[in-house]
Amino acid sequence: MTSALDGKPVPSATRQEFYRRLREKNAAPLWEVLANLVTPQPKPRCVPALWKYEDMRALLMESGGLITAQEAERRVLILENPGIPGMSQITQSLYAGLQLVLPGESAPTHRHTASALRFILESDAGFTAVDGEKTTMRPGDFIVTPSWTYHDHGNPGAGPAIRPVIWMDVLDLPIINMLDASFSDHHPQGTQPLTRPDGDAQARYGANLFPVDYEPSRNTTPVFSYPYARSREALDRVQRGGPLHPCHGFKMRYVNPATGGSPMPAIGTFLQLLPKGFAGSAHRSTDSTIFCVVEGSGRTRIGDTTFPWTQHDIFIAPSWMPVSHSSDSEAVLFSASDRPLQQMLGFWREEAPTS
Ligand code: GTQ
Repeated sequence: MTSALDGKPVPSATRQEFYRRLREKNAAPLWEVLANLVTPQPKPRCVPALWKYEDMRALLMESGGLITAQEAERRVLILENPGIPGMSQITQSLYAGLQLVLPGESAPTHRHTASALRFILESDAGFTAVDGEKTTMRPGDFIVTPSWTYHDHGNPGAGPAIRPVIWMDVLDLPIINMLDASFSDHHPQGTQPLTRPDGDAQARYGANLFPVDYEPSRNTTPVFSYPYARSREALDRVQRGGPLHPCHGFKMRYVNPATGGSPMPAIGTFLQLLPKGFAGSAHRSTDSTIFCVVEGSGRTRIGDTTFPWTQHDIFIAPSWMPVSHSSDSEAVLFSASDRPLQQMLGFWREEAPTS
């Protein structure tokens, strides 16, 4: 006897005829779909995949000749998971893309329900302005655009010294759209006015001090920028103090300084250092994770596939697949996932499988 959890019950002509009548009434038999609906463990449709930065950068620069940042509104190449093509998703819950702003260009001010993060890959003088404040982008910086805050991006000046600005975007769009809760609009003035001096949020909220009467008003970080210089130095010091985690190397999570929770409610972000020659053991968790190589080179085994990576490559580890990292040189990985959302709902799981 097959039970509904192991497989489908045997179809018979009478049953098929009954199912047809159910369809007419917008109903369906649970026992035909139960095994796929209530899976014994995660069955992600998204697959492990790697985007080589070298290839993606060439395509991104090509797009720079085809459309302006102004016309495109956002000149972005979406990183689409090959397991769910056409969905504009890198995982079941997250969107990711690579955005290009050429010297002298700006991307107009808009806002949307989705929260966004920018992880900066290349920038001399690029900036993003969030909520009336300009933040300079430097390679390795992690920058937050909270839900429903006006934002625009720019690359000032021209001339041979100014390089393109390129970053990885991660947004929780698939979650917003699953919930049918998407709103967006443009700033009435085209470009938002700057109402606060550069570095204001960093000084008020990012220096282990808060204004004396500050009450956290949103479930999102009041700091817009997490500069790489500071997080890199922290990783160095953490490495010196140890201990080395057998799976993660030295792994830290970014925090909202007002709560100790994640900077954005649905997206968790992490930075980890793998010492030279690290050979990590396997780990898995239920949050499908986007990794971006900040420094160094190495390999990551995800399920049965091994992906060699170098600087700025992006790869994805689907839910519950064993992941093990190895490094050739000292390496730093940035990563992002829906972990805080799963933790808030109470079902996030992790394990280090033994074998
Ligand atoms: O920079 O605001 O990759 O609105 C996709 C949608 C970036 C952005 C994306 C967006 C943005």
